[in-house]
Amino acid sequence: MNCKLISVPVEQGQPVPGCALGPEALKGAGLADALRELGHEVVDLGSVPTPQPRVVPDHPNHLKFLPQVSAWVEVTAQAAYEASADGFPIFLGGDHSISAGSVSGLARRAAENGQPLFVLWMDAHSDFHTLDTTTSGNLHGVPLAYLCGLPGFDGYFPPLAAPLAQERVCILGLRSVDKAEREALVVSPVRAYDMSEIDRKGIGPLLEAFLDEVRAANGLLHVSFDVDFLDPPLAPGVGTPVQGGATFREAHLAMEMLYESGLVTSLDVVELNPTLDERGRTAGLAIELVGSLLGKTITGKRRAA
Ligand code: DIR
Ligand code: MN
Ligand code: MN
Ligand code: MN
Repeated sequence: MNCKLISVPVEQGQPVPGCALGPEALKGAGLADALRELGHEVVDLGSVPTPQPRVVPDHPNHLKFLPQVSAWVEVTAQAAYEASADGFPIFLGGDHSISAGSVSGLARRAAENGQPLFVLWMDAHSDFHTLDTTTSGNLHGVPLAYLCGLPGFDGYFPPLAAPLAQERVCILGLRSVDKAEREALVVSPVRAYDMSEIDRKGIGPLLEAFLDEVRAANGLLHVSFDVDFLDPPLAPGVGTPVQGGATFREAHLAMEMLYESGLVTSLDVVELNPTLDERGRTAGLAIELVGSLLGKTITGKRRAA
């Protein structure tokens, strides 16, 4: 695989300083070498340059850094569109607002090629607020709603070339969903699996069913990995930890299954905040998990899917 590292050092989409340092922390802890050891080529495309704030109308809701985040979404979408011409783009955040850009650029590319894009959103949070429903005003809480074409983004976020088909989106790992998000998800065909569902059914069967659908549709699969998907004692280096997250083995199993599926074509790694990390353990675990997603196994043998 030709892995392309694209850094998007944005932290204005969330309230805690430090997650703009996420890309440097992942690179400094050896992400590229870990991928090379697995036999991949790795090119570091550097950081998306900080854009000028976008000129947007005033919004009646209190939204934090809307002109800045909206500009990042626009430039990240363009970078993602260009990078997705070939290879395996890996977007290093930055907060999860960057995925409003990465995924919209990938969706534009997929639509032009006539391929259905599926998205696996691994996250404690659903990020399914619109600009009208967010009560925190933190724009890392809105990217999935934007990508799915929910109303109210027109004029504030860049126009979407191709909204995601909501039945092609699966959220995994939920344990923090606000009231307005819950109301929107209940009437949406987005598959939203919380930790209780993972406890009852197992992460393997839930993911397998989704992968079967991607395969049946001959689709592309983007994985948007919010590090707070993981249980906080394992992964303390995040700005909005929520207890009761995925275990070490659940996370690895998901990544191993994603690799074995052969369906994943791009990845986001977001919300790592190295200033909150404990001696680099969250960055280290994130790198291990990306390794599992890209072919690392314990015995070196590959299981039949
Ligand atoms: C909360 C927290 N739902 C909000 N969101 C996220 O502020 O809208 N935290 N995404 O990571
Ligand atoms: Mn998120
Ligand atoms: Mn989250
Ligand atoms: Mn199967």
